[in-house]
Amino acid sequence: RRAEAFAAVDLGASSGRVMVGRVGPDTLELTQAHRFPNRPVLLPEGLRWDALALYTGVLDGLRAAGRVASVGIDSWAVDYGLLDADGNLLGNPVHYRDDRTRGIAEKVRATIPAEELYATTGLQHAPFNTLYQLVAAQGTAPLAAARRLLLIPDLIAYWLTGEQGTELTNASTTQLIDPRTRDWARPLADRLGVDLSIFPALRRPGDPAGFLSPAVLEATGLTGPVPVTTVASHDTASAVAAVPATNGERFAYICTGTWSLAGLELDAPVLTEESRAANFTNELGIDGTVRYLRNIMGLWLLQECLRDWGDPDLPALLREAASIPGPHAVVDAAHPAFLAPGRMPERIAEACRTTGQQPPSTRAGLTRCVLDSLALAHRRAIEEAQRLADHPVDVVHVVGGGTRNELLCQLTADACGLPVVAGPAEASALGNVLVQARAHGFVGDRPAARQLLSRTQSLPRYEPRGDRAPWDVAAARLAV
Ligand code: LFR
Repeated sequence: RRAEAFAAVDLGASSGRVMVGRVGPDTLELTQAHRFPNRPVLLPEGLRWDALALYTGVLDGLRAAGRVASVGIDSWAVDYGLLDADGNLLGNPVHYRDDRTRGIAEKVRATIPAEELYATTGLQHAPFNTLYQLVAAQGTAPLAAARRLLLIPDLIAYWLTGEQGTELTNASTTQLIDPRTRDWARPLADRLGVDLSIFPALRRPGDPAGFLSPAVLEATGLTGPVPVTTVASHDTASAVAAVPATNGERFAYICTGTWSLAGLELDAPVLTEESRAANFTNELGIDGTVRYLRNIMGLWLLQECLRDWGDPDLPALLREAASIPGPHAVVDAAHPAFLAPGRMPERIAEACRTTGQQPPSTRAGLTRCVLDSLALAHRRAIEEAQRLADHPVDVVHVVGGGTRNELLCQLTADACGLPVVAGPAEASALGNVLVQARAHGFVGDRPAARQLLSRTQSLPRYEPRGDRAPWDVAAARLAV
């Protein structure tokens, strides 16, 4: 069969894009139709997403994309919009970095002990999990008026098609899904007073999700019918679907961007106490897989430093950072203390001091500190995941925007003592496209899709340099 085009709407924490992927037996090409900023808004009531600006960007993108066989939507996880009885959006979706969930996990644990919560949902403790957001919202006017809750990609799909659903991979980040049954954890929700009936029915990657409505066709200048296909709507699930592993390869992955999500693709969740204590999450992937991983703060740390410094020239800063011998000062890059925005250079310096280290005195030094800290957090997550899941690996696939940062890739290889295969950078969009292409018969099963990726994408390889002793020393400084 000849190549066909699919549109991937991929919404990230700082920008959204509409990409067009052309897929054929030996073809996988991605082009950008439109990219637009995603600027969270700090209102008096808190940090909010500008859902209407996002939707406008999606419509502009679909217009620019032109004729496609189908559209798929993925975004960051856990956040949602509420709809009233008429299907209208109730207010601005709350940003997961908003502080309304402060102290909520403790409240939830008074009803359901942490051990039981983990054994039932397999989710890491993160203050922003949808469950905590919903408990925080109990008794508020929008939740009381809400008849429907739609996760962000499902909200966009609803606006495009008029149809509602809850996509499973993203639903698995709510902390309301049991990863063993891949269905709602109903008794748990009941005990916490969370009404699961506001979620529309679950749908799975590959399921049809309706057609662009007449109003959307008109607004975008497209000719119908244009189907919307359910993809792995959690961006990280789409990115993992696009890890270009070759057949039989034993691999770990790191999805890099605003976050670093580091871990393994497994056939079954790991729900042990040890795994809970190590704060690994069991999110769901395509084809019955489990994404066993840890959230690491990622390039957010650097983005926030750059914002604080008034956006200096990044390539120059990275060149200078690369010339500094390291690792010297490091911080715990998985620490939730770095979640909120603001004053990042100061907060990193504080974290150095608390662990008895001299904070770097220059911007390049601090940049190097962030990248060394990320490399160390990558190594720690990958080592612990292998041990906890009894699943050894020989190679680390780094995908996502962070693959453009050569220093980060090299330092990750050095710290892990494993080869790093870097790319694709647009992994979420490619995973989105591949799941659509598969649903429409243009690509085979998961191994076939990965073979296609490894044949068609440029994938630089980084071999580990030097010995790992300095990394052990750096790690020991954080162990206090
Ligand atoms: C990455 C990501 C992570 C999720 C975080 C918050 O974009 O989706 O997987 O933990 O954003 O939603």
